[in-house]
Amino acid sequence: MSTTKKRNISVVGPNEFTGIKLKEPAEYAAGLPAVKVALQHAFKEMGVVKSFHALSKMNQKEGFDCPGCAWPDPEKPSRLGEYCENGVKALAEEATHKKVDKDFFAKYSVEELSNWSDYQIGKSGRLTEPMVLKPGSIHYEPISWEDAYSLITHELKKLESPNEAIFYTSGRSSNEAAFLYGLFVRAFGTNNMPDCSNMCHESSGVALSETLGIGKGSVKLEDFDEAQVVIVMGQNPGTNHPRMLSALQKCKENGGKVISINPLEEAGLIRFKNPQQIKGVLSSGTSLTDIHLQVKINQDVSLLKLIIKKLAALDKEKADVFDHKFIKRYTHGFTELLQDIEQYSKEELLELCGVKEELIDKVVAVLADNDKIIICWAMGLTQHKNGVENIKECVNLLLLKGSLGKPGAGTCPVRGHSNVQGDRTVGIMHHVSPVLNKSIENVFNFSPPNKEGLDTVHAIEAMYTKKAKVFVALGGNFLSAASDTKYTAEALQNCDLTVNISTKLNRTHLVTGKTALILPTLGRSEVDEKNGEQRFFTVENSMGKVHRSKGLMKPISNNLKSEPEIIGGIANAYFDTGHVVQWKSLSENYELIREKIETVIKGFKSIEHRSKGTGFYLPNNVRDLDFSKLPNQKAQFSICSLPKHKLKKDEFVLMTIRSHDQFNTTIYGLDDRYRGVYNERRVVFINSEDMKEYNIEKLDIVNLTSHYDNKERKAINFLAIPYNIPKGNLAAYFPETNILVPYNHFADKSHTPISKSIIVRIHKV
Ligand SMILES: Nc1nc2c(c(=O)[nH]1)N[C@H]1C(S)=C(S)[C@@H](COP(=O)(O)OP(=O)(O)OC[C@H]3O[C@@H](n4cnc5c(=O)[nH]c(N)nc54)[C@H](O)[C@@H]3O)O[C@H]1N2
Ligand SMILES: Nc1nc2c(c(=O)[nH]1)N[C@H]1C(S)=C(S)[C@@H](COP(=O)(O)OP(=O)(O)OC[C@H]3O[C@@H](n4cnc5c(=O)[nH]c(N)nc54)[C@H](O)[C@@H]3O)O[C@H]1N2
Ligand SMILES: [Mo]
Repeated sequence: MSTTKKRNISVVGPNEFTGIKLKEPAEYAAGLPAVKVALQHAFKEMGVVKSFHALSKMNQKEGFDCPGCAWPDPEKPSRLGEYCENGVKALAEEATHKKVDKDFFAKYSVEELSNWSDYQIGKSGRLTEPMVLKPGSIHYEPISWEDAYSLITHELKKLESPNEAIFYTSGRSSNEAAFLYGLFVRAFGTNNMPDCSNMCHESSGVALSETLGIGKGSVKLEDFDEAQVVIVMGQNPGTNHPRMLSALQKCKENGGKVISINPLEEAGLIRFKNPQQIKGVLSSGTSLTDIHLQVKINQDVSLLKLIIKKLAALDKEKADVFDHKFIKRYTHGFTELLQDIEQYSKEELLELCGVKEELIDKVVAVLADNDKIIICWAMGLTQHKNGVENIKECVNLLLLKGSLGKPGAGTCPVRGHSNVQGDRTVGIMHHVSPVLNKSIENVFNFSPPNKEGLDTVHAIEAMYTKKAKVFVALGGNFLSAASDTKYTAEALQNCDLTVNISTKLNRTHLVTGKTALILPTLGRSEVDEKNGEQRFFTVENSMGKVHRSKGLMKPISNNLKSEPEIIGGIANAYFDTGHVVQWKSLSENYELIREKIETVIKGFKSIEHRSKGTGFYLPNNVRDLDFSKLPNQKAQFSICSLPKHKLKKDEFVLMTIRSHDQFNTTIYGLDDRYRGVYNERRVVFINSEDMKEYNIEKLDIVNLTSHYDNKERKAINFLAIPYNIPKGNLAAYFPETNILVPYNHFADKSHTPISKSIIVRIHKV
């Protein structure tokens, strides 16, 4: 290979401001503004006719699953449409008529594109043909599918061990694609399968598996109708799971109470005007949150301990606050939990969590009297050093109240990507599952590797230290999603080959290995046809229900392939017919893949169920109150320690959150309507008393630095916004602030980066 010049790539993009406008934070979510904004996005990207056509099929039985979040569809979809503002934005982003083709890449070099913002990069359009970036070159050029597969084969065969390759997965892939990918990676010989879950709900998976025996939630959508109390913790459903607001609305209409626990009073949790109901749009809407506990960042354990302590005191008096029958029959560790609670004083816990005692007492009163309790949570709990313990403390509360395995109660980790849960179910994981390996061996006649693979943070480290040399991504935007942007960039740039199977251009296509490939794939809204027959695939929603999804739009280019076909193409080229699996034919026939999934993965039902399109629930031991796989055959109480943040005088705790106009690293627009910030993403939300103390005025420009392991990391140019956030806490958007998150600081056990509790300093410029 020739000696190659290093490309001059900007790994974080521009830091300039875009022209901020501020308004008051919104007082309700959805309503007419949501409908208006949604349609504006759709019309702009897809045109009017295509927009209405597509929207009439989204989340309907004969249509396609929304490419946004994983919130389930109701059994009877609304005739006014079963989608939300941000689902429409997700669709518009995918179904845009703009194209990124060979002319685009001839015009713009990767060096030039890397100076565009993520917003500009994303808006340039859909990828339409396979492209290669050759060593030393700064322009992508077209390559045939066959040549692309040979190039991958060549690089994979050069490796000294299969463990020198990394195979990442984002959560939008179908069950069929993910299953085939996992099968290929294992046949190739490694378990290096990091996935976006590692940065997302891994803490939930670990905590729930250890306490309840399954890494998924236990509630179904219908449970919200019956719940007496829904606690929403560390989650911003108004923006990230808007259709969940309809479920909360129903709960309220049936007399239930909603408690939110969040350092921010998110607009989506205050009041909701349901755009699927005429009265919802015209009236003042439904008030959602009954009690808001403004906890300090990462002090949920202190708060929950105090709630449990107060409930325990009441239970001593009345003996019917906890469900003692349930505790005795189904749980282990109750006495130890009560003993542990004793050692903390009320004053200490109050001080740590920062919540007013009278509000906590209100919550305690509600919890004392009710036992149909659902706890919902998302990234506000998982992305901390003690992410796993945050969730275990929630499980403690549910176990005390017997709020599991009955209607209207249970655990509800609200998933991110639309099929992130399904990908895991069908085998995307870096862990070794002896059961899965045995099953694959029986069905496919080869032995999968039994060495633990690398998760996201360790994959980055392996690439950085040149222990891994090939990086393949099935979707996602690894560079911008992962922590420590500069370190991750160097890691990717150290690779010999980086391959991205993607729908849209993103920064990971620009920050690459010596050679890079872009393999463009069909979006889930597009028709997927083979020999004149239309194929469908399946996905699993946040509540463990598997259902089908069938695209209906004309593909943006006729040079796209489906994800299973691309994986089959790579596998076929690599094994060159010398393997027991018939990769090509398997990858083209999704029915056949589904048959294999059925035989390998427990709980997948027969074709009969699938073809009817109504879907089926996967097995869930918590729903059946079966804890036989756990120690003592019981659900486990856990003793969790208090999170410790020894802050120096000028240090803050920063949470990196999503604005209303983004899907992870895809930036739909520059507005965060509910928080009152328009046309700007480079902002930091700060308490006004802190501003006074540090002599910072509204809209002053500040820089943020973090100082882990004696290394300064710096993110520059943020506008200070006074906001209702606890003192000592800050909030800013990701991915702009990922540069501050040290790659080697992550949650115990789950290894999820600490994206919600980064210790930083703020510097006025
Ligand atoms: N439109 C849209 N939809 C999405 C996404 C998107 O980017 N855009 N992303 C998808 C994905 S992959 C995911 S994982 C989900 C993410 O969904 P969320 O988890 O709702 O997303 P975040 O913006 O990270 O919000 C975290 C929330 O937790 C709060 N929080 C932060 N730290 C703490 C804490 O220590 N304690 C408590 N109690 N609260 C805290 C924040 O104030 C914020 O309200 O959404 C999915 N859906
Ligand atoms: N600081 C900070 N960092 C975070 C988080 C945070 O809260 N704070 N959240 C974390 C979380 S929860 C997650 S899940 C990760 C997200 O990490 P990723 O899943 O890696 O990132 P996304 O931005 O969702 O990926 C978007 C890209 O996916 C591709 N894509 C979209 N649809 C499809 C499809 O159907 N098929 C294929 N093959 N490709 C497609 C497009 O090319 C698009 O550019 O980020 C994590 N990073
Ligand atoms: Mo996520």
